[in-house]
Amino acid sequence: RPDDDGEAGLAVATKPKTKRPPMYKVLLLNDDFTPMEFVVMVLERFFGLNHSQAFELMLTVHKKGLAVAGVFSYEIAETKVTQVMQLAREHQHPLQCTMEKE
Ligand code: TYC
Repeated sequence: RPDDDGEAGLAVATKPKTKRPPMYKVLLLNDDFTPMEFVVMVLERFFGLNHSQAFELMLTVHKKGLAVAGVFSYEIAETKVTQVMQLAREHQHPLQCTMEKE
């Protein structure tokens, strides 16, 4: 019973619920075979990073094992993952890209 004044006769206000859509992190995973330049190109092409940002993020993945390439709505995140996985497959690189709810 929202806004019920209950036994004590006191009205209790409810918060106006403005639900933001859930956001998804797109993760890039390290491997031993995908060329560094390919990963940099992927980050420039699909994640809108400039060359130095892309190089820096690629190195973070290389050193730490994974990194967040971007945060998007479900549909956009899913599209990014599909694009990366398809290009990697076409070039026969084992690069892995996944998404995870924030
Ligand atoms: N570790 C790869 C190499 O040494 C480079 C690499 C970086 C691969 C990031 C995947 O997501 C990746 N060639």
